[in-house]
Amino acid sequence: MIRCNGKIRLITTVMFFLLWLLILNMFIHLKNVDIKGGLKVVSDWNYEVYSQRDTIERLKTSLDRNITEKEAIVPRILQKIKPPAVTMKNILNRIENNILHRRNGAKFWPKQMTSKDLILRLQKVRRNFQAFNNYSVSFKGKINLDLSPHELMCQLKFKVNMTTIMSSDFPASAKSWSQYLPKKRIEEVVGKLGRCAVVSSAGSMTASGLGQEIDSHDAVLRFNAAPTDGFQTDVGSKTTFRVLNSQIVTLPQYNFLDNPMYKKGILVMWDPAPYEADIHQVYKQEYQFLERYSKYRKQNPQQPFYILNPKSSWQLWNIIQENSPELIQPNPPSSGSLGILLMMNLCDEVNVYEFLPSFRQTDRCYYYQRFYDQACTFGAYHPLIYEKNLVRKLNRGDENSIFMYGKVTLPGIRNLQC
Ligand code: NCC
Repeated sequence: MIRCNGKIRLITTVMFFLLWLLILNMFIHLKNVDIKGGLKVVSDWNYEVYSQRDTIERLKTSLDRNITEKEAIVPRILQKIKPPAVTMKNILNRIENNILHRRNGAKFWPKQMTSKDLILRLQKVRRNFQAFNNYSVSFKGKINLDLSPHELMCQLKFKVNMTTIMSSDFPASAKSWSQYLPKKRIEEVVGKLGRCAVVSSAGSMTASGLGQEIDSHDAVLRFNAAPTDGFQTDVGSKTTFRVLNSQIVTLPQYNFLDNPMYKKGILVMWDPAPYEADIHQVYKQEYQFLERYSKYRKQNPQQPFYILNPKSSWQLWNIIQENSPELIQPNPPSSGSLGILLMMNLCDEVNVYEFLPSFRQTDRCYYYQRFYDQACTFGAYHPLIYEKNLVRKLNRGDENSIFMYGKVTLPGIRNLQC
């Protein structure tokens, strides 16, 4: 009888413990569901178009190839949809996803993630981009090179020329806008930097408490519209560099000319160009961003504002492709990789936060928006998983730092001996 009571007590305790775990998991997940309404999502087919100038061409091509409009890449329209209902089924789905995520290696970014690890939608998007080949990529190198981290660093140092365009690169006929390009190279402006931080915009920065650590670096780089105000505890408040894609500069919703956030730090903008393009051809046509660029420079002549040479991003893309086990999206690398490599050129050591996700990994895109899409972490337009594989390979920090802080430590390449 006494033994039987003991068993019952044990079973009851285990059941209480399991129930407690269930409630805790529900609580964690409910925090990620925007139950107030107005959740913004990017629907399957309308994300990630940097400039609208070739939209019509793309649509035409997609229709020619008999691809439905849903699969074609058309301008991004943020749609308002109803938030997910908080039903028991949804809650259980989320718990199951969470457990699966953790079991399937969300703990650490795997050594090599491939397209097979992506959800079907993202696998399909990758294939569509390969079919479109919007930038006429004609890669002739080998893939799946098994380079050591040191060899890889040497390739990044010598094969990627992280340069920005200067007024001296252009003829007098381009003076209307090229006169506004900076006269001094970025290295001359910042000098030699010691420890630098790169802060990804990922939703997993939320509740990280990394703000102080990030601010302790000599320089901090952020991306696009990622704010610090109101998020200092998690992302810090220092901004030395901001890497921007051309959407930020051109699309009215970012209010680029007037938003004070863009008046801080050194700005580095990039815009995708065809794979083989010569910069003179690219900038011969007056794109909207050049107009906006000139206007901004007139208003803020003291603020350093650079335009990345589009050749640099394709040179980096080549290295990513060569070191990947399969064909990657023929689109430029994300602002994330461009920013990381820029810092590796300027700093002795670069700590990158939540580019490789920590245990806080979530489908929430950004720490500053309630917006859910796995594409933000795993890539759709950008070959993001392959970019992350590369960074994973170069990491000099320990695995626990990835798990706890999404932190990787990369050496600078300025003084690298090859
Ligand atoms: O999303 P984005 O980047 O602004 O994020 C900056 C960099 O942080 C890393 N990141 C972000 C979110 C996440 N969950 N995981 C991550 O690892 C990425 O390295 C990313 O580059 C871009 O690269 O410029 C991008 O820009 C946005 C968007 O244009 C801007 O935010 C302005 O709205 C793109 N999103 C869309 O076009 C919908 C994004 O694909 C890439």
